[in-house]
Amino acid sequence: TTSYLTVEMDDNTGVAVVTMKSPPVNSLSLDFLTEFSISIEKLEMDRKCRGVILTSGLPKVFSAGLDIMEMYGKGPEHCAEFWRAVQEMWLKLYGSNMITIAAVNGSSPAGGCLMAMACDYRIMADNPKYSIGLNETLLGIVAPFWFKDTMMNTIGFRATELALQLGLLHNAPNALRVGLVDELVPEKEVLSAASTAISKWLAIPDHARQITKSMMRKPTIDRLLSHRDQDINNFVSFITKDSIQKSLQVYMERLKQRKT
Ligand code: CO8
Repeated sequence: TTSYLTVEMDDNTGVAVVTMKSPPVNSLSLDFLTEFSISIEKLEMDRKCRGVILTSGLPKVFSAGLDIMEMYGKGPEHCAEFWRAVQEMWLKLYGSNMITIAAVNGSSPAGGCLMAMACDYRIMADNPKYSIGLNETLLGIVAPFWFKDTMMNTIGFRATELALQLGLLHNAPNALRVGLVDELVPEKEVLSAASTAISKWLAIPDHARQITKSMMRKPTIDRLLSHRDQDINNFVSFITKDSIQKSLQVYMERLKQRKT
């Protein structure tokens, strides 16, 4: 079986580096998401693991977000299974007891931005060519309520209202300005800066930090947990509409034409 990521655990620090490696752009396919959630679950169970640094092993892209091919031309059963896997990834990451740091070493649209926002702290490469944001409306689709909640919890109501309606992809400097990322560092230093940042978090007693994190995030997590099946049904009926399928097709064609 192919592997979409690597996990390197440092037993001295208790920090695992999870490196996403699904060429060409780390899009979140069903198989990718399944492996991702299992990997996070395993680290969660590992008493030696206190923190995770999430990064990309590919040049220029952290993650291109959900794999559009999983949502295009697929039947309702497949769409439902895929959406449950997307939910699971977010529940695992947003609800993790571990310290989670996103080392955003490339562009991170849509689901990629969701992944980064689900972490405790974000460090991005200071390359203005890289962008991050929830651009769903540009695809003619609507970010689900828990994407919106996650962004509101990160950058506040007004910035989210603007970003979501306009489908804003912020370049790295703007992402720092709106608080979508916490730090910009030179591209080559993203991982080392993540190690430096996590040491500050490791100095806090786990128990106090975990309870505090849960206090902040549990209401948002519970909102999805209590509407999980309804959220899947919404996704399936929305994404299988002819008009939405048409929008996705147009978007994919534009993406491919952009090539020079
Ligand atoms: N899914 C599938 N394939 C993709 C995706 C994707 N998300 N992104 C890129 N690809 C493909 C491209 O089509 C291209 O394929 P090919 O080689 O066959 O032409 C290949 O990957 C490489 O892409 P690029 O040439 O564009 O690579 P670049 O390095 O130039 O750019 C980017 C990388 C910036 C990541 C760029 O590819 C991009 O902007 N991609 C689109 C990202 C995007 O818009 N993702 C949104 C996905 S939707 C989502 O995540 C949340 C949906 C919530 C659903 C709610 C519904 C109710």
